[in-house]
Amino acid sequence: MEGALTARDRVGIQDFVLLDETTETAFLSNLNKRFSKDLIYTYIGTLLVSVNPYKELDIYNRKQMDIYMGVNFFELPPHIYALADNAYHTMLTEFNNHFILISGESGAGKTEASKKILQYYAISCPSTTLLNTVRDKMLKSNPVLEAFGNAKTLKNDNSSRFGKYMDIQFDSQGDAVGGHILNYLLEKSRVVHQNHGERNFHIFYQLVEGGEDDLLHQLGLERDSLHYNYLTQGECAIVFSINDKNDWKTVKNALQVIDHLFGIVASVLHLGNVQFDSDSKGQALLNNNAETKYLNPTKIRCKRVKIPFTIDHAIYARDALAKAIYGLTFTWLVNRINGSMENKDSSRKTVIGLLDIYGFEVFYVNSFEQFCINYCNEKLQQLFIQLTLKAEQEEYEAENIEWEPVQFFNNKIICDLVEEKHRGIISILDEECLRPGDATDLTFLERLEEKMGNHPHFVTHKLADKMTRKTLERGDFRLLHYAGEVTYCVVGFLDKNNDLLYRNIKDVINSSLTVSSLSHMDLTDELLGIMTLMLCPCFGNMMESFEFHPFLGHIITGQFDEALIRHQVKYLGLMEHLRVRRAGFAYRRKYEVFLKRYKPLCPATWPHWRGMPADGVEELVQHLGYLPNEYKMGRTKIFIRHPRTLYATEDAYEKCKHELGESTRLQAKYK
Ligand code: AOV
Ligand code: MG
Repeated sequence: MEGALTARDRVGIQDFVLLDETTETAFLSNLNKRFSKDLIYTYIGTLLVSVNPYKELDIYNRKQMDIYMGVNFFELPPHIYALADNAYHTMLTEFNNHFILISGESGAGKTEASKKILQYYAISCPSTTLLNTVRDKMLKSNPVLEAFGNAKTLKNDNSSRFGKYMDIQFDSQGDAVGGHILNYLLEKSRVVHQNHGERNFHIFYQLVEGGEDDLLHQLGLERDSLHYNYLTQGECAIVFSINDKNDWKTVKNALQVIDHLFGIVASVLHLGNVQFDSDSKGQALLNNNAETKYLNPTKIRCKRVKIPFTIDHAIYARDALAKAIYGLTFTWLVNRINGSMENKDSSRKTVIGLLDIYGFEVFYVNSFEQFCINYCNEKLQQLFIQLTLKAEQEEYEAENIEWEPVQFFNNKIICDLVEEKHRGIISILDEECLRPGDATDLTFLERLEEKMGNHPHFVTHKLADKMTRKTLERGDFRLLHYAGEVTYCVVGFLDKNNDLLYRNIKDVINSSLTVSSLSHMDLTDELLGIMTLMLCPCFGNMMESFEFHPFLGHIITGQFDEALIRHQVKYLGLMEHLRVRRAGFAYRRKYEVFLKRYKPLCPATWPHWRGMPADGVEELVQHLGYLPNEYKMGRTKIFIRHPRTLYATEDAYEKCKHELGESTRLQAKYK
């Protein structure tokens, strides 16, 4: 209508592929327009992009779930439920495995998204009452894992401090019948140390603030987080936005029983309060026996052994013990949860896998933990590139489809810098850890500088001034990650790596985050449809603290900071994704598969096609009236540009199947 605002003007476009221009400015403007109307989701073809709203939106409820159930992907406004539903229904019709990959920096909303997907499956998929227990457990495992594995950081009040890959297993009816969680690299150092403005894992505060009087008494705990050294280093034990008391109830309810688990949690707090004095020879002496009396909750009989330690050594040993106890407890918990969700029936299952890791993060001081987390994100980005930009373009080539290559930044060079055998940073670190004698964090840094000095993504303090004009301290090195540059302080690298060495970080990350490790997954075309990219519109937590800061004025949380979003759009390669998608084809099917399904739609191919499958498909699509621009015939597959074409064909098929069914029944009746 002339003069009236079109939907496009008002709420932007729900699929970037349909944008008039493919410039970054047009992209950002569309995103902003939608965000200002609380439309946080937008597609790029079958990828889902989301911007964290930082406020509750009324779009996650049973009614919305019902709306998205079984509907074609592009028929409704973009939603995380559409993504979940699409994976589910494709899995059911094609009987294959799927995998939902969620990427984005810390605070972008990955964990929330993965919870929404899980809720969708738990609530809206059909089920028999018997199987409800598995769903219940799946849902209940979340608050427990978050209590033990999440913590407040400067970026996110509920930041995941471990990586999580969850399998949901479905039977051929589409019932969720089992689940399995793979966790990796919990940030154990947080148990004994937190940076300013950060907290220890939630469970400690929940127990101390919310635990029943009797329980606290029995565990010898004070109802006061400030009493515990391990809870107060970040000087923010109590924060306005976290309700530890309420969260305790949820966790307690989900865990049911297991008081001795809380005994172990308490013992970590007691350990942290153990202090040492030094005797005349400079050796450490335990000085407050009150705490040690609570240190044996598991009632293991042990012998006292005297080992002469300096105070520093004694503190080091105390902290190492606390970390180890907590780490083992976490692993034990995950195993328990897995045990409770295990499906013992051996009939064939299909699986939807859900990956939620800790997001890329940069702090004022970055240590070994950030190095591991950011490396993990490099691997995720690499997986993303392999599955989308690279695989997609290589397939066009392999299928002889005319294709103008789209250039993109491949971060493999950074992955190699970190992980290459004998030459990468991790190898050098491992070697330094194993070298007898005088290895220190600084000798490790020297080795790095010797070997990496010229690498385009590595900056030593010697070169830093010239290259980036930002100085580096003697103990620092800088990596130019795909998502930005990060300066790491080497202090503690050797120690922390020693702690991991027996399960090498590279192996841990590799085993969870590579294409080959997902080989049990069927990496078919449909996988491309279930990836989601989260964007963080502002500095999350930091914004919130600004809000209350008298000198910095009022900054609204959740506002759209264009520069920040632009940066994320760049490094996630969204413009490249858009170009590939726009020039490319949304769907492809092997000729045999396409023909087998749709042959009833054309008299020439029904009931049997005797020629080559490709010719049959050509016959079929001609009959269906596909426009020449709408499809391309490859070597082994047909490529279809717009999903709506396939949906029309699918609808025709459903109708025809129904009619065929009728006529078969009629035939049977009158035989
Ligand atoms: P992350 O998982 O990506 O960060 P979260 O999923 O924990 O980030 O999200 C951070 C916070 O943003 C949440 O606690 C919510 O307050 C808010 N949020 C996220 N998604 C939504 C949404 N869809 N609607 C409303 N609020 C939301 V990290 O785990 O730090 O990488 O390591
Ligand atoms: Mg998270």
